[in-house]
Amino acid sequence: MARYLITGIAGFIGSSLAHALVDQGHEVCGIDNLSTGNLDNLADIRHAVDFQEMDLQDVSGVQAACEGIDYILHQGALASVPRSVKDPLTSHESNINGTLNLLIAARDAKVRRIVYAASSSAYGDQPTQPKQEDMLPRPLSPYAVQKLTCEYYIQSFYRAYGLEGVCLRYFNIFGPRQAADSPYSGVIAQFTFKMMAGETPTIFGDGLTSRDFNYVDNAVSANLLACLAPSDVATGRVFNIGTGKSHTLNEVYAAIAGQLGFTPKPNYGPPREGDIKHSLADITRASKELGYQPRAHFHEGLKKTVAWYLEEKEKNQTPVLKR
Ligand code: UD2
Repeated sequence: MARYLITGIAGFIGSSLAHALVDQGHEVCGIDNLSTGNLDNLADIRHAVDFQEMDLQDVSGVQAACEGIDYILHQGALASVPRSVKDPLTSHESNINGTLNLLIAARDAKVRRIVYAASSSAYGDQPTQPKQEDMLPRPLSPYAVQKLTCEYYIQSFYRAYGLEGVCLRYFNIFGPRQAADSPYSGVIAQFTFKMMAGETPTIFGDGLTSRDFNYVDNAVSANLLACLAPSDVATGRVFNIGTGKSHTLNEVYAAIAGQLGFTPKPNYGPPREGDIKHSLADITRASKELGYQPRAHFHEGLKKTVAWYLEEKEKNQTPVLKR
């Protein structure tokens, strides 16, 4: 049994990690400033989690939170490409200053390893598909720059101070508990939520934009593997966490509409600023070196996700869905 600190524990991926670790009998601590996270995501495991409401930029608070921790799963961030395009300073403060503060605290507390939620946005308009970790990053949005900068910080803290760090470049994670209540929510959550409300979603661009959509259980397993992988293969390194398959926005729309019996055709709008056209992961490195396998496939994951939103609506317990 180990002691984990999850940053952003009340968020979608953070809370999914917390459920998995509690199920495995680990000690789980978590911090979240609740700016985008929601404690309802932890409702059924709240008794088993040592939670503190805290911002990552709180120097003394984060120092105290790192004491006695074996592994940090660093999910806390102000996510979203369009949010960062609109307000780069606020997302910079949260994503870069917050991470640096956490790294200093983790170094001083002699945490065994930190696993970082990096982003496929780092590849930007790098034209080659699929994306491999050794490609030169070409970030397009402030969010992509921030996520990439933190990868470099993680690597430098390993080289300069010996703090073990692993960067997992997430490729469009989706699943239950993903917030659907803001224009900055992920596309699958937004499309599902809108169709359930009888509204027709808008596809930005021609609908042929594609993403390597990865069900959240796969990201959870990647984090657990990254904690336990031998130091010489994992630390100071970057791993793509995708599926190796991509789907267009038209396909995503049709799949969700099919599950919900929603018949209207999509609206189409101009492409979103800062967007990448295509994103597809080469997962060879993560498979070989971490033993990562994306066992949950897109359609199966989508089925579970849509079912979850429907259940939440049914229960009328809709904090995640409320707008
Ligand atoms: C980026 C990262 C992802 C993760 C995420 C965090 C890439 C390729 N991926 O996801 O790894 O870090 O940021 O926020 O950079 N869209 C519509 N209609 C809508 C909403 C979205 O068409 O109502 C489109 C959007 O323009 C984009 C696609 O759906 O082309 C996916 O958008 P998203 O916001 O779900 O995720 P994305 O790709 O920015």
